[in-house]
Amino acid sequence: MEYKFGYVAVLGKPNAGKSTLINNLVKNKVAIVSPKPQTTRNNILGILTNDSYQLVFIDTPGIHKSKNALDKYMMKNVRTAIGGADVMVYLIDSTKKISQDEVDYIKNLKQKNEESKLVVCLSKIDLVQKANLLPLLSQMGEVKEIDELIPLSSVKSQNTDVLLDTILGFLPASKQKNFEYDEEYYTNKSLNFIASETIREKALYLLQEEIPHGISVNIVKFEEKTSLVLIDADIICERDSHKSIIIGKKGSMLKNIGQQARQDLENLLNKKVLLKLFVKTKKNWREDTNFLTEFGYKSENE
Ligand SMILES: Nc1nc2c(ncn2[C@@H]2O[C@H](COP(=O)(O)OP(=O)(O)OP(=O)(O)O)[C@@H](O)[C@H]2O)c(=O)[nH]1
Ligand SMILES: [Mg+2]
Repeated sequence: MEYKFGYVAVLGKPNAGKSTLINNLVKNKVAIVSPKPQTTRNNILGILTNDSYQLVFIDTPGIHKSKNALDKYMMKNVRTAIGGADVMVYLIDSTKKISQDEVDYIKNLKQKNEESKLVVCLSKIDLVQKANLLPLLSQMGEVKEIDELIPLSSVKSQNTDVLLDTILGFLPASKQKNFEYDEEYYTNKSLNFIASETIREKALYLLQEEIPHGISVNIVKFEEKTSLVLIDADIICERDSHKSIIIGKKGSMLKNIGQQARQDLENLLNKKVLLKLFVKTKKNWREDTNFLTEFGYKSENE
């Protein structure tokens, strides 16, 4: 028997479909997904194990220009993921145009990690006509730094098996079982983290524009009883005006966020969940490095 193990960094602009792809590949929801850009903030591992291989996918924040300390933390996560990758998978949203800046960024990836292979995926092909895909394929086909180019759809599971085979083809085989993670784990994140992200996901769906981007969710109580889980969480926002919007008329928005999050958490935990949400203001917390460190936006290698 031969075994394969590898780290796969999944990279790309905000909203390219990185988290959706990883959730599909590891057959579990490890990362929240939303139609708004900059959903993912932390590097999240999605682990796929079977008899002969273990692939560790690193979900990363979407690549964008930093405007505050939170953005800088997010972009540092991207660099860490690139540095540790055996294979880099760079996603391009095929419903959008590819800018020269993005092409240059992709060309440079190999210089950031010379050992790594580079796969570029054109994502969301279920949304585009074949005729519109062809120009993108030929544009990227000319980039010699790319080892493999794969059009795929995570939602329709089109070509996701091709991506897996391609990644495995790049990894060396070993006679020893070289897996680094326990085989029953599909993520490195705690239930606490998943609970806070689930609440943030509902806020991303239900709140408009900039407001959910300025939200951080802090779990203050997580108590598992025999048939019930008690969760208290603070939703921290940047301004008092945001606070009243998050609470909504007679508390309706907060109730909605809470109900949707509770449903997901009950499915995940297979228990009744009693979820209590509180909204607090912490002015400009995205600029506050002490706050960021205290509330989990801290690089693992620091
Ligand atoms: N139709 C379709 N939609 C997709 C596909 N993959 C992702 N999406 C949608 O695209 C949006 C963004 O997906 P995410 O997985 O959150 O994107 P991301 O790259 O992780 O975004 P950030 O975390 O912000 O960097 C969501 O609304 C997804 O449902 C796909 O294959 N087909
Ligand atoms: Mg994401």
